[in-house]
Amino acid sequence: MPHADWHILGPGAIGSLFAWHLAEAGCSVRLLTRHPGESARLITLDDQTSPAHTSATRAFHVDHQDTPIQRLLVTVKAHQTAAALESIRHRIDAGSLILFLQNGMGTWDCAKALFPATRWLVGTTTEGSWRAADRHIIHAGRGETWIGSLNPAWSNDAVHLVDALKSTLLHPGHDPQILQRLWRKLAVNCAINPLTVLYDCRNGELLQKPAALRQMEAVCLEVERVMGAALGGVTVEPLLPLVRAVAEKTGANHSSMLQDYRRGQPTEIEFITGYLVAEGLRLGIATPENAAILDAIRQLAPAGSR
Ligand code: KPL
Repeated sequence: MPHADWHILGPGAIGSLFAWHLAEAGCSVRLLTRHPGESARLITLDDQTSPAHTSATRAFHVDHQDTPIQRLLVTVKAHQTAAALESIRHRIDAGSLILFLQNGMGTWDCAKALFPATRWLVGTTTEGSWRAADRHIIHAGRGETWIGSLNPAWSNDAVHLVDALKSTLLHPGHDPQILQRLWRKLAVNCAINPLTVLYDCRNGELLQKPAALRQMEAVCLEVERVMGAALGGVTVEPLLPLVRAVAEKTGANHSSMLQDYRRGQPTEIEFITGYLVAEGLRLGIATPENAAILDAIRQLAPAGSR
Protein backbone atom coordinates (compact mmCIF):
# COMPACT_ATOMS: atom_id res chain seq x y z
CA MET A 1 0.00 0.00 0.00
CA PRO A 2 1.22 3.55 -0.63
CA HIS A 3 3.01 4.66 2.52
CA ALA A 4 0.12 6.52 4.09
CA ASP A 5 0.36 7.92 7.59
CA TRP A 6 -2.54 6.89 9.79
CA HIS A 7 -3.57 8.05 13.24
CA ILE A 8 -6.02 5.94 15.22
CA LEU A 9 -8.30 7.85 17.57
CA GLY A 10 -9.66 5.19 19.93
CA PRO A 11 -7.49 2.06 19.84
CA GLY A 12 -10.13 -0.27 21.30
CA ALA A 13 -11.20 -3.58 19.76
CA ILE A 14 -11.93 -2.25 16.26
CA GLY A 15 -9.35 0.57 16.31
CA SER A 16 -6.56 -1.84 17.32
CA LEU A 17 -7.61 -4.40 14.71
CA PHE A 18 -7.41 -1.77 11.98
CA ALA A 19 -4.18 -0.33 13.40
CA TRP A 20 -2.69 -3.80 13.30
CA HIS A 21 -3.64 -4.53 9.70
CA LEU A 22 -2.68 -1.07 8.43
CA ALA A 23 0.76 -1.52 10.00
CA GLU A 24 0.99 -5.03 8.56
CA ALA A 25 0.33 -3.55 5.09
CA GLY A 26 3.23 -1.12 5.50
CA CYS A 27 1.51 2.06 6.69
CA SER A 28 2.94 4.25 9.40
CA VAL A 29 0.39 3.93 12.23
CA ARG A 30 0.30 6.07 15.37
CA LEU A 31 -2.15 5.83 18.21
CA LEU A 32 -3.85 8.78 19.85
CA THR A 33 -4.63 8.00 23.49
CA ARG A 34 -5.72 9.90 26.55
CA HIS A 35 -2.55 9.06 28.49
CA PRO A 36 -0.02 11.93 28.21
CA GLY A 37 2.86 9.82 29.59
CA GLU A 38 2.35 6.92 27.17
CA SER A 39 4.86 6.86 24.29
CA ALA A 40 4.35 3.33 22.98
CA ARG A 41 1.77 0.61 23.31
CA LEU A 42 2.19 -3.10 22.78
CA ILE A 43 -0.90 -4.71 21.29
CA THR A 44 -1.37 -8.46 21.10
CA LEU A 45 -3.67 -9.79 18.39
CA ASP A 46 -5.01 -13.34 18.51
CA ASP A 47 -6.15 -14.15 15.03
CA GLN A 48 -8.81 -16.82 15.35
CA THR A 49 -9.92 -16.26 11.78
CA SER A 50 -6.91 -18.10 10.34
CA PRO A 51 -6.72 -21.89 10.56
CA ALA A 52 -3.37 -21.56 12.37
CA HIS A 53 -4.86 -19.34 15.15
CA THR A 54 -1.78 -17.16 15.33
CA SER A 55 -0.99 -14.72 18.12
CA ALA A 56 1.53 -11.89 17.84
CA THR A 57 2.47 -8.68 19.60
CA ARG A 58 3.31 -5.44 17.82
CA ALA A 59 4.57 -2.11 19.22
CA PHE A 60 2.78 1.09 18.24
CA HIS A 61 4.01 4.62 18.67
CA VAL A 62 1.68 6.82 20.72
CA ASP A 63 1.70 10.31 19.25
CA HIS A 64 1.45 13.46 21.38
CA GLN A 65 2.95 15.82 18.82
CA ASP A 66 1.38 18.88 17.24
CA THR A 67 2.08 18.00 13.60
CA PRO A 68 -0.80 17.81 11.07
CA ILE A 69 -2.63 14.52 10.75
CA GLN A 70 -2.89 13.01 7.26
CA ARG A 71 -5.41 10.21 7.73
CA LEU A 72 -7.44 9.81 10.86
CA LEU A 73 -9.45 6.72 11.77
CA VAL A 74 -12.05 7.53 14.43
CA THR A 75 -13.06 4.47 16.45
CA VAL A 76 -13.77 6.01 19.85
CA LYS A 77 -17.16 5.29 21.43
CA ALA A 78 -19.81 7.50 19.84
CA HIS A 79 -20.30 9.70 22.91
CA GLN A 80 -16.53 10.34 23.19
CA THR A 81 -16.22 11.68 19.63
CA ALA A 82 -16.70 15.40 20.24
CA ALA A 83 -14.18 15.62 23.11
CA ALA A 84 -11.67 13.37 21.35
CA LEU A 85 -11.78 15.43 18.13
CA GLU A 86 -11.60 18.67 20.10
CA SER A 87 -8.37 17.44 21.72
CA ILE A 88 -6.65 17.14 18.30
CA ARG A 89 -8.41 20.06 16.64
CA HIS A 90 -5.12 21.92 16.04
CA ARG A 91 -3.75 18.94 14.06
CA ILE A 92 -6.59 18.66 11.53
CA ASP A 93 -6.46 20.85 8.45
CA ALA A 94 -7.82 20.98 4.90
CA GLY A 95 -5.39 18.25 3.83
CA SER A 96 -6.57 15.75 6.44
CA LEU A 97 -8.98 12.93 5.64
CA ILE A 98 -11.11 11.51 8.47
CA LEU A 99 -12.82 8.11 8.46
CA PHE A 100 -15.54 7.50 11.06
CA LEU A 101 -15.93 3.80 11.86
CA GLN A 102 -18.25 3.65 14.85
CA ASN A 103 -21.59 2.38 16.07
CA GLY A 104 -24.50 4.77 15.84
CA MET A 105 -25.17 7.75 13.62
CA GLY A 106 -24.51 11.47 13.79
CA THR A 107 -21.07 11.34 15.40
CA TRP A 108 -19.71 13.13 12.33
CA ASP A 109 -21.80 16.23 13.04
CA CYS A 110 -19.06 17.55 15.31
CA ALA A 111 -16.52 17.27 12.47
CA LYS A 112 -18.71 19.56 10.37
CA ALA A 113 -18.65 22.10 13.17
CA LEU A 114 -15.00 21.72 14.18
CA PHE A 115 -13.33 21.35 10.76
CA PRO A 116 -15.60 22.79 8.06
CA ALA A 117 -12.79 22.57 5.44
CA THR A 118 -11.85 18.94 6.13
CA ARG A 119 -13.07 15.92 4.14
CA TRP A 120 -14.54 13.04 6.08
CA LEU A 121 -15.90 9.62 5.17
CA VAL A 122 -18.01 7.09 7.02
CA GLY A 123 -17.78 3.35 7.28
CA THR A 124 -19.31 0.37 8.97
CA THR A 125 -17.77 -2.96 9.80
CA THR A 126 -18.95 -6.36 10.95
CA GLU A 127 -15.43 -7.64 11.73
CA GLY A 128 -15.77 -9.60 14.97
CA SER A 129 -13.18 -8.17 17.32
CA TRP A 130 -13.22 -7.95 21.10
CA ARG A 131 -10.85 -7.06 23.88
CA ALA A 132 -9.77 -9.98 26.05
CA ALA A 133 -7.76 -7.49 28.14
CA ASP A 134 -6.72 -3.87 27.82
CA ARG A 135 -4.13 -4.42 25.06
CA HIS A 136 -5.13 -7.89 23.95
CA ILE A 137 -7.45 -8.16 20.96
CA ILE A 138 -9.19 -11.26 19.68
CA HIS A 139 -10.13 -11.24 16.00
CA ALA A 140 -12.88 -13.81 16.40
CA GLY A 141 -14.65 -13.71 13.06
CA ARG A 142 -14.31 -12.23 9.61
CA GLY A 143 -16.84 -9.65 8.55
CA GLU A 144 -17.25 -6.94 5.97
CA THR A 145 -16.15 -3.32 5.99
CA TRP A 146 -17.81 -0.74 3.77
CA ILE A 147 -16.76 2.87 3.26
CA GLY A 148 -18.45 5.74 1.49
CA SER A 149 -19.11 9.44 1.54
CA LEU A 150 -22.20 11.31 2.64
CA ASN A 151 -21.03 14.27 0.54
CA PRO A 152 -21.01 13.60 -3.23
CA ALA A 153 -18.04 15.95 -3.57
CA TRP A 154 -15.92 13.45 -1.62
CA SER A 155 -16.93 10.21 -3.36
CA ASN A 156 -13.59 10.06 -5.16
CA ASP A 157 -11.84 10.27 -1.80
CA ALA A 158 -13.84 7.24 -0.70
CA VAL A 159 -12.93 5.34 -3.88
CA HIS A 160 -9.23 6.16 -3.51
CA LEU A 161 -9.18 5.30 0.18
CA VAL A 162 -10.84 1.95 -0.45
CA ASP A 163 -8.33 1.24 -3.25
CA ALA A 164 -5.48 2.07 -0.91
CA LEU A 165 -6.87 -0.22 1.79
CA LYS A 166 -7.47 -3.14 -0.60
CA SER A 167 -4.08 -4.62 0.21
CA THR A 168 -4.86 -4.92 3.92
CA LEU A 169 -6.39 -8.14 5.14
CA LEU A 170 -9.60 -6.29 5.94
CA HIS A 171 -9.99 -5.17 2.28
CA PRO A 172 -13.03 -2.91 2.56
CA GLY A 173 -15.47 -2.17 -0.23
CA HIS A 174 -16.72 1.16 -1.49
CA ASP A 175 -20.46 1.63 -1.09
CA PRO A 176 -21.94 4.56 -3.03
CA GLN A 177 -25.13 3.93 -0.97
CA ILE A 178 -23.35 4.05 2.38
CA LEU A 179 -26.18 5.98 4.05
CA GLN A 180 -28.61 3.10 3.45
CA ARG A 181 -26.06 0.70 4.88
CA LEU A 182 -25.59 2.88 7.97
CA TRP A 183 -29.35 2.95 8.48
CA ARG A 184 -29.55 -0.84 8.29
CA LYS A 185 -26.74 -1.09 10.85
CA LEU A 186 -28.62 1.43 13.01
CA ALA A 187 -31.71 -0.81 12.83
CA VAL A 188 -29.64 -3.77 14.02
CA ASN A 189 -28.21 -1.74 16.88
CA CYS A 190 -31.62 -0.27 17.86
CA ALA A 191 -33.23 -3.71 17.89
CA ILE A 192 -30.48 -5.65 19.65
CA ASN A 193 -28.22 -3.51 21.84
CA PRO A 194 -30.66 -1.84 24.28
CA LEU A 195 -32.80 -4.98 24.57
CA THR A 196 -29.79 -7.06 25.60
CA VAL A 197 -29.27 -4.54 28.41
CA LEU A 198 -32.93 -4.54 29.48
CA TYR A 199 -33.14 -8.36 29.41
CA ASP A 200 -29.54 -8.78 30.59
CA CYS A 201 -28.84 -11.44 27.99
CA ARG A 202 -26.70 -12.45 25.03
CA ASN A 203 -27.75 -11.34 21.54
CA GLY A 204 -29.12 -14.77 20.56
CA GLU A 205 -31.17 -15.15 23.74
CA LEU A 206 -33.42 -12.28 22.62
CA LEU A 207 -34.82 -14.63 19.98
CA GLN A 208 -36.02 -17.04 22.67
CA LYS A 209 -37.98 -14.39 24.54
CA PRO A 210 -41.45 -13.68 23.07
CA ALA A 211 -41.66 -10.22 24.68
CA ALA A 212 -38.24 -9.23 23.35
CA LEU A 213 -39.16 -10.53 19.89
CA ARG A 214 -42.31 -8.41 19.87
CA GLN A 215 -40.21 -5.37 20.80
CA MET A 216 -37.65 -6.15 18.10
CA GLU A 217 -40.42 -6.30 15.55
CA ALA A 218 -41.95 -2.99 16.68
CA VAL A 219 -38.50 -1.33 16.71
CA CYS A 220 -37.87 -2.52 13.14
CA LEU A 221 -41.22 -1.19 11.87
CA GLU A 222 -40.46 2.23 13.35
CA VAL A 223 -36.93 2.30 11.91
CA GLU A 224 -38.33 1.36 8.48
CA ARG A 225 -40.66 4.38 8.55
CA VAL A 226 -38.08 6.86 9.81
CA MET A 227 -35.39 5.51 7.49
CA GLY A 228 -37.74 5.71 4.46
CA ALA A 229 -38.59 9.33 5.24
CA ALA A 230 -34.98 10.30 6.03
CA LEU A 231 -33.89 8.89 2.66
CA GLY A 232 -36.43 11.04 0.84
CA GLY A 233 -39.56 8.89 0.85
CA VAL A 234 -38.22 5.52 -0.30
CA THR A 235 -39.86 2.23 0.64
CA VAL A 236 -37.62 0.26 2.95
CA GLU A 237 -37.57 -3.52 2.81
CA PRO A 238 -38.51 -5.24 6.11
CA LEU A 239 -35.63 -4.98 8.59
CA LEU A 240 -36.66 -7.76 11.00
CA PRO A 241 -35.11 -10.59 8.91
CA LEU A 242 -31.76 -8.75 8.95
CA VAL A 243 -31.96 -8.17 12.70
CA ARG A 244 -32.87 -11.81 13.35
CA ALA A 245 -29.99 -12.99 11.16
CA VAL A 246 -27.48 -10.80 13.03
CA ALA A 247 -28.86 -11.88 16.43
CA GLU A 248 -28.44 -15.50 15.35
CA LYS A 249 -24.96 -15.03 13.85
CA THR A 250 -23.73 -13.14 16.93
CA GLY A 251 -25.89 -15.24 19.27
CA ALA A 252 -23.17 -16.00 21.80
CA ASN A 253 -22.00 -12.34 21.99
CA HIS A 254 -22.75 -9.80 24.62
CA SER A 255 -23.63 -6.63 22.71
CA SER A 256 -21.29 -3.67 23.03
CA MET A 257 -23.99 -1.82 24.96
CA LEU A 258 -24.37 -4.60 27.52
CA GLN A 259 -20.59 -4.71 27.90
CA ASP A 260 -20.44 -0.94 28.47
CA TYR A 261 -23.30 -1.10 30.92
CA ARG A 262 -21.75 -3.96 32.89
CA ARG A 263 -18.45 -2.05 33.10
CA GLY A 264 -20.35 0.92 34.53
CA GLN A 265 -19.46 3.03 31.47
CA PRO A 266 -21.75 5.35 29.51
CA THR A 267 -23.50 3.60 26.63
CA GLU A 268 -23.91 4.69 23.01
CA ILE A 269 -27.72 4.82 23.37
CA GLU A 270 -27.97 8.53 22.43
CA PHE A 271 -26.32 7.84 19.03
CA ILE A 272 -28.39 4.69 18.39
CA THR A 273 -31.97 4.82 19.72
CA GLY A 274 -31.56 8.50 20.61
CA TYR A 275 -30.66 9.33 17.00
CA LEU A 276 -33.62 7.35 15.67
CA VAL A 277 -36.11 9.03 18.02
CA ALA A 278 -34.70 12.50 17.22
CA GLU A 279 -34.95 11.80 13.49
CA GLY A 280 -38.55 10.60 14.00
CA LEU A 281 -39.38 13.86 15.78
CA ARG A 282 -37.73 15.92 13.05
CA LEU A 283 -39.64 14.08 10.32
CA GLY A 284 -42.98 13.88 12.17
CA ILE A 285 -42.95 10.09 12.56
CA ALA A 286 -44.02 8.53 15.85
CA THR A 287 -41.54 6.11 17.43
CA PRO A 288 -43.24 5.04 20.70
CA GLU A 289 -41.43 1.69 21.06
CA ASN A 290 -37.98 3.21 20.55
CA ALA A 291 -38.86 6.18 22.77
CA ALA A 292 -39.89 3.82 25.59
CA ILE A 293 -36.66 1.84 25.19
CA LEU A 294 -34.62 5.05 25.17
CA ASP A 295 -36.34 6.14 28.36
CA ALA A 296 -35.81 2.78 30.03
CA ILE A 297 -32.06 2.81 29.26
CA ARG A 298 -31.67 6.43 30.39
CA GLN A 299 -33.32 5.56 33.69
CA LEU A 300 -31.41 2.37 34.40
CA ALA A 301 -29.75 2.06 37.74
CA PRO A 302 -25.97 1.53 37.54
CA ALA A 303 -24.88 -2.01 36.73
CA GLY A 304 -24.59 -4.27 39.76
CA SER A 305 -27.38 -2.57 41.70
CA ARG A 306 -30.28 -4.41 40.10
O1 KPL B 1 -22.87 -4.18 16.62
C1 KPL B 1 -23.20 -4.91 17.55
C2 KPL B 1 -22.87 -4.43 18.91
O2 KPL B 1 -22.81 -5.20 19.85
O3 KPL B 1 -22.64 -3.21 19.03
C3 KPL B 1 -23.95 -6.18 17.30
C4 KPL B 1 -24.18 -6.33 15.82
C5 KPL B 1 -25.25 -6.17 18.03
C6 KPL B 1 -23.13 -7.40 17.66
O4 KPL B 1 -23.00 -7.60 19.03
